Amino acid sequence: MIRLRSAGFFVLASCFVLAVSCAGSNSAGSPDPSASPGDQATQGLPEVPQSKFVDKTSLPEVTVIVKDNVYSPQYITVSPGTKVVFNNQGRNPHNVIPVQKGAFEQIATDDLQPDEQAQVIFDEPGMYPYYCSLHGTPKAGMNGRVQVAES
Ligand SMILES: [Cu+2]
Repeated sequence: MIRLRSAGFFVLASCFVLAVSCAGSNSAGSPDPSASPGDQATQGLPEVPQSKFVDKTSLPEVTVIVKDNVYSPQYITVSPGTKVVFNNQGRNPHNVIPVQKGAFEQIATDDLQPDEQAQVIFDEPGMYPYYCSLHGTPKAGMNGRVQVAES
């Protein structure tokens, strides 16, 4: 009994050490100990706490309403392979531009006129910040983020 318990403790302890040393090597360029793969995608952008992300995981399709001039919900978490539909319910044209060029296929202004919608499928886990180049920048105004959770 005692042997089992101490063995269990040893495993736990070594896991902890492993996790700490891993985090240490990952965060070479960033002092944040909670560094995650998403941090690279959002480098230089304002911090958005996890609590602001609306959980839309386990849904095959999620709609982001595009208004004048916000995306709603602005921050979502989805599962890999989710189709995210951007639906322009505003009176003005908008677009959806990935902050990291090529991170996903952008939606051009021509494809997101009022009452139009366009979709992006997010397959790979990670953080995908985006913005509307007509009404925002990566850091301010009309922008949002899609976070793709690990499967
Ligand atoms: Cu816009």
